[in-house]
Amino acid sequence: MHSPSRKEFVSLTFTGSGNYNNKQWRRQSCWRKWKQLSRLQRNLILFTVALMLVCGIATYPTVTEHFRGLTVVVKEDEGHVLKLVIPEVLPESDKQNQPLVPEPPSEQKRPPHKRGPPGLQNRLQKKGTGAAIQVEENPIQEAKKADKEKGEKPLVKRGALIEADQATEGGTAKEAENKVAVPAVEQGDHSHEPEFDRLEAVRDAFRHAWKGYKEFAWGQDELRPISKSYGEWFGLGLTLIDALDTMWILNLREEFEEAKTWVSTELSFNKNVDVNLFESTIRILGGLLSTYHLTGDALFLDKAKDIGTRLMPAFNTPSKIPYSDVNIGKGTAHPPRWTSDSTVAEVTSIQLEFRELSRLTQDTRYRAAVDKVMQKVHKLEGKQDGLVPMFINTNSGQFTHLGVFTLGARADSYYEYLLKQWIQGGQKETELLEDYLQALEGVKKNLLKKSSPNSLTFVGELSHGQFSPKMDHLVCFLPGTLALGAHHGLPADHMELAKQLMETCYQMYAQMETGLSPEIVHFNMHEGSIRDVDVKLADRHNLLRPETVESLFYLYRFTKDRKYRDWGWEILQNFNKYTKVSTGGYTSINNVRDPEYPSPRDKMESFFLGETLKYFYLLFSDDPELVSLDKYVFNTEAHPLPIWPSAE
Ligand code: DMJ
Repeated sequence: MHSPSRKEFVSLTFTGSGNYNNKQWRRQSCWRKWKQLSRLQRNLILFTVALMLVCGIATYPTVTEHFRGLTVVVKEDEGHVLKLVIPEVLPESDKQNQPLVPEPPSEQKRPPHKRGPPGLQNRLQKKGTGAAIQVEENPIQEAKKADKEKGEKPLVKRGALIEADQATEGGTAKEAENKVAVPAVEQGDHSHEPEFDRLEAVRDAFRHAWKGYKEFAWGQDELRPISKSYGEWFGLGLTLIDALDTMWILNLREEFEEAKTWVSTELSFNKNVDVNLFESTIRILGGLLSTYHLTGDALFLDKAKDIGTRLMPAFNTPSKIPYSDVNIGKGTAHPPRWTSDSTVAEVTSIQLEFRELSRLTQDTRYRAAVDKVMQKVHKLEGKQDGLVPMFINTNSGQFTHLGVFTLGARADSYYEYLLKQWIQGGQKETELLEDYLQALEGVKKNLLKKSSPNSLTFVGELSHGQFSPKMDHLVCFLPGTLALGAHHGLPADHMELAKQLMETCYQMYAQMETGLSPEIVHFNMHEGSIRDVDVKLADRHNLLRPETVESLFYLYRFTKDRKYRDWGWEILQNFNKYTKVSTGGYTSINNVRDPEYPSPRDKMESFFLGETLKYFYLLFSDDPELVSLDKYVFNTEAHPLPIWPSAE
């Protein structure tokens, strides 16, 4: 092998350049060439070099990481920001064995999934053998483009942790947003997100909501997170009670113990207040009963019995159809000031709770009162193919405002509780099942239609024979209820319909600029429509409602199709992006179509903790025994109550 000698090296360095060495010669030759260039040419070269320098500096970290084949993951651990570097070349399975990377904090979490199912997304498609990649547009994207051209806001997703100090109802949230805006969100496929991360993300969300409640609304009904205050409805610590079993299920024991102490030392129902029978039954009675079942702590049963008994005067009406309001201190009840009607959904969605109270206390009065309501409603005239009107009179016991049918507000949980009572009672009460099955036929015949252009199946409304393509977000309980029925032996086509409606409910989120559903949508049915969903100005709010997440939970439990989890994950991230308030809590918003300014409403509904976060957690949990659907039935506020042993 030849190795260069010192001599050879020296001769190379000094040969053939007269008085100049090589470097000097090259420098002089370059300089001569430079001088020969025109001024324009020189300027151009200088400009190009400067530009390259600037770009090089700006992209330095990205480029170097890329060429090293590394992915950088930021991990936040109890306030310390760590950097984990995972080689891209590792197989997927090995990557999962890397130290677990918990969720990055709040609004800066991973980018969301692509919106929409495959058929509704842009598809990158190689045409022929050429390298050119063409984007196939679909009608939804085209509609979004059209919006842009019409001057509507472009679909740039920008999230912001809402700063409570700036984002008052008066509307300075925009300033707040500018201050803390998070980067534009990329699209990406995160279908293999470890479930542990997602569960932790739900626990984080709960802790954040609880932090706000604890600091600014402890023991009160609802947090007002923007004004860092609270709102009272019944004056009974509604959020705290609604959230008890969620804390238990999420294994947040410290928070649970604090809340339990409040229940045992502060909570008193001996108060001169008017409460709504339905709301206090599903949230308070339901919450206490389920917490009793989960914990076995008699404190909660005692409290349940107390509130249940205080609500009973509501049934003292000429027809035995209960009044909407009860004064739990005075023991008096009354209808709303403007009518003697009650809402059908309200009087038929208190049965699971009162029936369970009777079973636990061996006092038959509670069950007798609510069973009587169901028996009366079962026999009433005024239904259409099993569909019920929205109002019922407390004097006559008859339906009023005949001819209007919806599965949304004022009727929704009537249908839910037909099925769930049948399940609760061990599938023996055939009248309930018959009414449920007949109502579903009524839905199929009168309310079920397809949208244009994407043929989404939706449930509209009927008013005196006139169909309206209006659908409340509340209707999104239906996919879950249908799936639950199919699980308990009802026809398999219920599950097929559940899947179709689930897709529709997801699209009500995915087609909005914030990725959050409005309260009400109107579906397009005309051929040639450019988008499926329209939203009226007054309907653009989102109250942190649970129904879609609830249904995703049921659909995932029964099908194990991961897309339902991924859709839920996407929704959770959007709640974090657009409704999370920096100082604690989440807020309902006014405008799901404006990611720049979703306009906080300054209210965190108790069902966000009672239902929405609980269903998120159960959706991401791999444990089918964590509130088994063969042992429990959830009331309409997400409080699990036991399915009765078959002997009873
Ligand atoms: C909850 O109180 C219950 O889910 C009820 O059945 C409907 N409204 C809210 C949630 O949207």
